[in-house]
Amino acid sequence: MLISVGMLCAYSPSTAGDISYIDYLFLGDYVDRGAHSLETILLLLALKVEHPNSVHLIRGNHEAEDINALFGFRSECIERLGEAEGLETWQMLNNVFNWLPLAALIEDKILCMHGGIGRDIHTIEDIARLQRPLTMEKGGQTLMDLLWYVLQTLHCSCSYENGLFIAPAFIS
Ligand SMILES: [Mn+2]
Repeated sequence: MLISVGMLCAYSPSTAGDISYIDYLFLGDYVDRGAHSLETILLLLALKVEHPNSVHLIRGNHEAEDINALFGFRSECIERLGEAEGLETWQMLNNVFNWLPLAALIEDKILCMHGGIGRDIHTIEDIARLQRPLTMEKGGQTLMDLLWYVLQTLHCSCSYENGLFIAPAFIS
């Protein structure tokens, strides 16, 4: 699964899908999910530039250089762009990934992240205090949980705790 998309606003049929009226939240893993990672991440970044208040990208566990070096993105960059430019592009995009937000809170009610809240995260502030740019090494257990944690007993894709819906992307 490449992306998860949430449409956050009510809309009429005439505006269905229109980015001018609807916010889009993408929940990570923009690379390593097929042969067109470069097109995917560059399109999403272009959309973010064009519609900064309507397009929201949070980080997945494949937005980390040690992971996407193993699962295809690094190889794709080299195959498509050549050794030097491919590696430079791969490194630049991984530098961008270190700046991506780690979670999204919708109207103070729905908390979204790629992985889960794990055992270390108890408040929104526990997430907010992580300073970006952030590598996996610096992020510690909190970052690991946000990007990797998978609830073992959940039967649906959302849970409800302490007044918040928790909505992990639930994709690995
Ligand atoms: Mn994933």
